[in-house]
Amino acid sequence: MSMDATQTNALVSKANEIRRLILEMIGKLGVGHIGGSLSIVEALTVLYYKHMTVDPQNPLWEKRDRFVLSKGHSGPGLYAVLADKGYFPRSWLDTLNRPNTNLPSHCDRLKTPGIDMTAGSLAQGFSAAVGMALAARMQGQGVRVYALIGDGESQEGQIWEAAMFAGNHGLDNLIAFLDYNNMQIDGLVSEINSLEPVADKWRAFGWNVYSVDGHDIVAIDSALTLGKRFKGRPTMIILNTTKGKGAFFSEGKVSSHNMVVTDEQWREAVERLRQEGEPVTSGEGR
Ligand SMILES: Cc1ncc(C[n+]2csc(CCOP(=O)(O)OP(=O)(O)O)c2C)c(N)n1
Ligand SMILES: [Mg+2]
Repeated sequence: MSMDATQTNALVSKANEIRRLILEMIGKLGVGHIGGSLSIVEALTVLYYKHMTVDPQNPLWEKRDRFVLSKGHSGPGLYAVLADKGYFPRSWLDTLNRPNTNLPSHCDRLKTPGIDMTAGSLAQGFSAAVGMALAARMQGQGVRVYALIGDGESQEGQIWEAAMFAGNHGLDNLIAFLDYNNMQIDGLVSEINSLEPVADKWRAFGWNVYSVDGHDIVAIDSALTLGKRFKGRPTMIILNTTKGKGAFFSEGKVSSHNMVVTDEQWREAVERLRQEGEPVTSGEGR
Protein backbone atom coordinates (compact mmCIF):
# COMPACT_ATOMS: atom_id res chain seq x y z
CA MET A 1 0.00 0.00 0.00
CA SER A 2 1.27 3.46 -0.80
CA MET A 3 1.61 5.99 1.98
CA ASP A 4 -0.53 8.98 2.85
CA ALA A 5 0.98 12.35 3.80
CA THR A 6 0.84 11.63 7.53
CA GLN A 7 2.75 8.37 7.18
CA THR A 8 5.30 9.99 4.88
CA ASN A 9 5.86 12.91 7.24
CA ALA A 10 6.30 10.55 10.17
CA LEU A 11 9.02 8.63 8.30
CA VAL A 12 10.73 11.84 7.15
CA SER A 13 10.89 13.05 10.73
CA LYS A 14 12.06 9.63 11.94
CA ALA A 15 14.92 9.76 9.41
CA ASN A 16 15.85 13.20 10.73
CA GLU A 17 15.92 11.81 14.29
CA ILE A 18 18.04 8.80 13.25
CA ARG A 19 20.53 11.15 11.59
CA ARG A 20 20.84 13.14 14.81
CA LEU A 21 21.48 9.96 16.79
CA ILE A 22 24.26 8.96 14.37
CA LEU A 23 25.90 12.38 14.58
CA GLU A 24 25.77 12.36 18.36
CA MET A 25 27.07 8.78 18.62
CA ILE A 26 30.04 9.27 16.32
CA GLY A 27 30.55 12.86 17.50
CA LYS A 28 30.94 11.80 21.13
CA LEU A 29 33.55 9.24 20.11
CA GLY A 30 35.26 11.82 17.92
CA VAL A 31 35.85 9.67 14.85
CA GLY A 32 33.93 7.15 12.77
CA HIS A 33 32.38 5.97 9.53
CA ILE A 34 29.96 8.84 9.27
CA GLY A 35 29.70 9.10 5.46
CA GLY A 36 28.35 5.63 4.73
CA SER A 37 26.13 5.69 7.82
CA LEU A 38 24.41 8.93 6.83
CA SER A 39 23.84 7.87 3.22
CA ILE A 40 21.62 4.91 4.16
CA VAL A 41 19.36 6.59 6.74
CA GLU A 42 16.24 6.83 4.55
CA ALA A 43 16.55 3.22 3.35
CA LEU A 44 16.95 1.91 6.91
CA THR A 45 14.05 4.06 8.11
CA VAL A 46 11.58 2.87 5.47
CA LEU A 47 12.71 -0.71 5.95
CA TYR A 48 12.59 -0.89 9.75
CA TYR A 49 9.59 1.37 10.36
CA LYS A 50 7.36 0.19 7.53
CA HIS A 51 8.38 -3.02 5.79
CA MET A 52 10.27 -5.49 7.96
CA THR A 53 8.56 -8.07 10.14
CA VAL A 54 10.61 -8.07 13.34
CA ASP A 55 10.14 -8.13 17.10
CA PRO A 56 12.73 -6.05 18.97
CA GLN A 57 11.75 -7.84 22.20
CA ASN A 58 12.63 -11.16 20.58
CA PRO A 59 15.60 -10.47 18.30
CA LEU A 60 16.18 -14.16 17.52
CA TRP A 61 12.54 -14.93 16.64
CA GLU A 62 12.76 -17.60 13.95
CA LYS A 63 10.15 -16.09 11.67
CA ARG A 64 11.63 -12.59 11.63
CA ASP A 65 12.82 -10.99 8.43
CA ARG A 66 16.61 -10.73 8.30
CA PHE A 67 18.76 -7.73 7.49
CA VAL A 68 22.42 -8.00 6.51
CA LEU A 69 24.43 -4.79 6.42
CA SER A 70 27.14 -6.16 4.17
CA LYS A 71 29.06 -2.87 4.25
CA GLY A 72 29.56 -3.51 7.94
CA HIS A 73 31.56 -0.32 8.50
CA SER A 74 28.24 1.56 8.47
CA GLY A 75 27.23 -0.16 11.72
CA PRO A 76 26.56 3.16 13.51
CA GLY A 77 23.74 3.91 11.05
CA LEU A 78 22.06 0.64 11.90
CA TYR A 79 22.73 0.94 15.65
CA ALA A 80 20.80 4.22 15.76
CA VAL A 81 17.77 2.46 14.26
CA LEU A 82 18.07 -0.62 16.48
CA ALA A 83 18.37 1.51 19.64
CA ASP A 84 15.34 3.56 18.65
CA LYS A 85 13.36 0.39 17.91
CA GLY A 86 14.16 -0.86 21.42
CA TYR A 87 16.54 -3.76 20.68
CA PHE A 88 18.87 -2.38 23.36
CA PRO A 89 19.06 0.73 25.60
CA ARG A 90 19.84 4.04 23.91
CA SER A 91 22.66 4.55 26.42
CA TRP A 92 24.62 1.86 24.55
CA LEU A 93 25.11 4.37 21.72
CA ASP A 94 27.55 6.25 23.97
CA THR A 95 29.77 3.16 24.09
CA LEU A 96 30.30 2.94 20.31
CA ASN A 97 33.62 1.34 19.43
CA ARG A 98 35.04 1.66 22.97
CA PRO A 99 36.63 -1.17 24.97
CA ASN A 100 34.13 -3.93 25.95
CA THR A 101 31.30 -2.35 23.96
CA ASN A 102 28.38 -4.24 22.46
CA LEU A 103 28.50 -1.81 19.54
CA PRO A 104 31.76 -2.33 17.66
CA SER A 105 32.33 -0.06 14.65
CA HIS A 106 31.62 -3.02 12.33
CA CYS A 107 28.55 -5.23 12.86
CA ASP A 108 28.94 -8.34 15.02
CA ARG A 109 25.95 -10.67 15.40
CA LEU A 110 27.35 -12.18 18.62
CA LYS A 111 27.54 -8.80 20.33
CA THR A 112 24.50 -6.79 19.29
CA PRO A 113 20.81 -7.74 19.55
CA GLY A 114 19.22 -7.18 16.13
CA ILE A 115 22.37 -7.77 14.09
CA ASP A 116 21.69 -10.80 11.90
CA MET A 117 25.14 -11.17 10.36
CA THR A 118 28.67 -10.19 11.24
CA ALA A 119 30.19 -8.04 8.50
CA GLY A 120 33.11 -5.80 7.72
CA SER A 121 35.12 -7.90 5.34
CA LEU A 122 33.42 -6.46 2.28
CA ALA A 123 31.12 -8.72 0.20
CA GLN A 124 31.07 -11.63 2.64
CA GLY A 125 27.85 -10.40 4.22
CA PHE A 126 26.13 -10.39 0.87
CA SER A 127 27.04 -14.02 0.21
CA ALA A 128 25.70 -14.90 3.64
CA ALA A 129 22.45 -13.05 2.86
CA VAL A 130 22.00 -15.09 -0.32
CA GLY A 131 22.52 -18.32 1.65
CA MET A 132 20.05 -17.12 4.29
CA ALA A 133 17.45 -16.41 1.58
CA LEU A 134 17.89 -19.89 0.12
CA ALA A 135 17.56 -21.46 3.58
CA ALA A 136 14.48 -19.37 4.35
CA ARG A 137 12.84 -20.47 1.13
CA MET A 138 13.55 -24.12 1.94
CA GLN A 139 12.01 -23.68 5.39
CA GLY A 140 8.94 -22.10 3.82
CA GLN A 141 8.03 -19.75 6.67
CA GLY A 142 7.63 -16.64 4.54
CA VAL A 143 10.85 -15.08 5.86
CA ARG A 144 12.40 -12.32 3.73
CA VAL A 145 16.05 -11.40 3.68
CA TYR A 146 17.14 -7.80 3.09
CA ALA A 147 20.74 -6.87 2.40
CA LEU A 148 22.61 -3.64 1.78
CA ILE A 149 25.88 -3.36 -0.13
CA GLY A 150 28.16 -0.45 -1.01
CA ASP A 151 29.28 0.71 -4.44
CA GLY A 152 32.96 0.40 -3.57
CA GLU A 153 32.10 -3.00 -2.13
CA SER A 154 30.59 -3.89 -5.52
CA GLN A 155 34.11 -3.97 -6.96
CA GLU A 156 34.59 -7.24 -5.06
CA GLY A 157 34.23 -10.36 -7.23
CA GLN A 158 32.36 -12.07 -4.41
CA ILE A 159 29.39 -9.71 -4.88
CA TRP A 160 28.93 -11.01 -8.41
CA GLU A 161 29.33 -14.66 -7.44
CA ALA A 162 26.50 -14.21 -4.96
CA ALA A 163 24.43 -12.17 -7.44
CA MET A 164 24.73 -14.94 -10.03
CA PHE A 165 23.64 -17.62 -7.57
CA ALA A 166 20.63 -15.62 -6.30
CA GLY A 167 19.54 -14.85 -9.87
CA ASN A 168 19.96 -18.43 -11.06
CA HIS A 169 17.91 -19.73 -8.16
CA GLY A 170 15.20 -17.06 -8.46
CA LEU A 171 15.43 -16.04 -4.80
CA ASP A 172 12.44 -13.70 -4.76
CA ASN A 173 12.48 -13.51 -0.95
CA LEU A 174 15.74 -11.55 -1.22
CA ILE A 175 15.71 -7.76 -1.57
CA ALA A 176 19.03 -5.96 -1.78
CA PHE A 177 19.95 -2.28 -1.73
CA LEU A 178 22.99 -0.72 -3.34
CA ASP A 179 24.17 2.47 -1.64
CA TYR A 180 25.29 4.26 -4.80
CA ASN A 181 27.01 7.28 -3.26
CA ASN A 182 29.79 7.07 -5.88
CA MET A 183 32.46 7.24 -3.16
CA GLN A 184 34.77 4.64 -1.70
CA ILE A 185 37.64 5.11 0.80
CA ASP A 186 39.83 7.46 -1.18
CA GLY A 187 38.01 8.57 -4.28
CA LEU A 188 35.13 8.31 -6.70
CA VAL A 189 33.87 4.88 -7.70
CA SER A 190 33.31 6.19 -11.25
CA GLU A 191 37.01 7.10 -11.53
CA ILE A 192 38.59 4.19 -9.66
CA ASN A 193 36.59 1.28 -11.12
CA SER A 194 33.17 2.25 -12.47
CA LEU A 195 30.15 0.00 -11.99
CA GLU A 196 28.30 1.34 -15.02
CA PRO A 197 25.99 0.29 -16.51
CA VAL A 198 25.13 -1.03 -13.07
CA ALA A 199 21.36 -1.55 -13.46
CA ASP A 200 21.96 -3.53 -16.66
CA LYS A 201 24.55 -5.67 -14.90
CA TRP A 202 22.11 -6.68 -12.17
CA ARG A 203 19.40 -7.36 -14.76
CA ALA A 204 21.83 -9.54 -16.70
CA PHE A 205 22.43 -11.53 -13.51
CA GLY A 206 18.70 -12.29 -13.33
CA TRP A 207 17.54 -9.61 -10.91
CA ASN A 208 14.48 -7.36 -10.84
CA VAL A 209 15.99 -3.87 -10.63
CA TYR A 210 14.76 -0.44 -9.52
CA SER A 211 16.77 2.78 -9.37
CA VAL A 212 15.56 5.50 -7.00
CA ASP A 213 16.63 8.68 -5.21
CA GLY A 214 18.04 7.08 -2.06
CA HIS A 215 16.95 10.00 0.11
CA ASP A 216 13.33 9.95 -1.12
CA ILE A 217 11.21 8.09 1.42
CA VAL A 218 8.24 7.72 -0.96
CA ALA A 219 10.38 6.36 -3.81
CA ILE A 220 12.09 3.82 -1.54
CA ASP A 221 8.73 2.73 -0.15
CA SER A 222 7.31 2.20 -3.67
CA ALA A 223 10.34 0.15 -4.74
CA LEU A 224 10.09 -2.01 -1.62
CA THR A 225 6.37 -2.53 -2.13
CA LEU A 226 6.93 -3.64 -5.74
CA GLY A 227 9.95 -5.76 -4.85
CA LYS A 228 8.04 -7.69 -2.19
CA ARG A 229 5.33 -8.54 -4.72
CA PHE A 230 7.70 -9.51 -7.52
CA LYS A 231 7.83 -13.25 -8.15
CA GLY A 232 10.63 -15.36 -9.59
CA ARG A 233 13.62 -13.03 -9.20
CA PRO A 234 15.48 -11.31 -6.39
CA THR A 235 15.12 -7.53 -6.31
CA MET A 236 17.90 -4.95 -6.35
CA ILE A 237 17.02 -1.38 -5.32
CA ILE A 238 19.73 1.01 -6.43
CA LEU A 239 19.79 3.94 -4.01
CA ASN A 240 21.26 7.05 -5.61
CA THR A 241 22.65 8.73 -2.53
CA THR A 242 25.05 11.37 -1.24
CA LYS A 243 27.78 10.22 1.11
CA GLY A 244 27.68 12.03 4.44
CA LYS A 245 24.15 13.29 3.68
CA GLY A 246 22.59 15.78 6.08
CA ALA A 247 25.59 17.21 7.95
CA PHE A 248 27.32 20.33 6.63
CA PHE A 249 30.80 19.02 7.41
CA SER A 250 30.43 15.61 5.76
CA GLU A 251 27.89 15.86 2.93
CA GLY A 252 29.32 15.01 -0.49
CA LYS A 253 32.87 14.61 0.83
CA VAL A 254 35.13 11.62 0.14
CA SER A 255 36.83 12.45 3.45
CA SER A 256 33.60 11.64 5.30
CA HIS A 257 34.40 7.92 4.94
CA ASN A 258 36.03 7.61 8.36
CA MET A 259 36.21 11.11 9.69
CA VAL A 260 37.37 13.00 12.75
CA VAL A 261 34.40 14.94 14.11
CA THR A 262 34.78 17.83 16.52
CA ASP A 263 32.36 18.65 19.30
CA GLU A 264 31.46 21.91 17.59
CA GLN A 265 30.76 20.21 14.27
CA TRP A 266 28.40 17.55 15.49
CA ARG A 267 26.53 19.85 17.82
CA GLU A 268 26.00 22.43 15.08
CA ALA A 269 24.86 19.73 12.61
CA VAL A 270 22.43 18.27 15.14
CA GLU A 271 21.01 21.73 15.85
CA ARG A 272 20.44 22.40 12.13
CA LEU A 273 18.67 19.07 11.72
CA ARG A 274 16.53 19.78 14.75
CA GLN A 275 15.39 23.06 13.19
CA GLU A 276 14.76 21.39 9.83
CA GLY A 277 12.75 18.69 11.54
CA GLU A 278 10.44 21.06 13.39
CA PRO A 279 6.95 21.25 11.95
CA VAL A 280 6.29 24.47 10.04
CA THR A 281 3.67 26.52 11.90
CA SER A 282 0.93 28.18 9.89
CA GLY A 283 1.62 31.60 11.48
CA GLU A 284 4.94 31.93 9.66
CA GLY A 285 3.24 32.27 6.29
CA ARG A 286 5.39 29.60 4.66
C1 LIG B 1 37.57 -7.23 1.84
C2 LIG B 1 37.78 -5.82 2.31
N1 LIG B 1 38.67 -5.04 1.66
C3 LIG B 1 38.88 -3.77 2.08
C4 LIG B 1 38.23 -3.27 3.16
C5 LIG B 1 38.50 -1.87 3.65
N2 LIG B 1 37.37 -0.99 3.38
C6 LIG B 1 36.49 -0.66 4.34
S1 LIG B 1 35.28 0.37 3.78
C7 LIG B 1 35.95 0.41 2.24
C8 LIG B 1 35.31 1.23 1.16
C9 LIG B 1 33.92 0.83 0.90
O1 LIG B 1 33.30 1.70 0.02
P1 LIG B 1 31.76 1.60 -0.23
O2 LIG B 1 31.38 0.20 -0.40
O3 LIG B 1 31.44 2.52 -1.34
O4 LIG B 1 31.13 2.07 1.15
P2 LIG B 1 30.67 3.52 1.65
O5 LIG B 1 31.63 3.94 2.69
O6 LIG B 1 30.58 4.46 0.52
O7 LIG B 1 29.38 3.28 2.29
C10 LIG B 1 37.10 -0.38 2.18
C11 LIG B 1 37.92 -0.56 0.98
C12 LIG B 1 37.32 -4.13 3.83
N3 LIG B 1 36.61 -3.71 4.88
N4 LIG B 1 37.10 -5.39 3.36
MG1 LIG C 1 30.32 4.16 -1.50
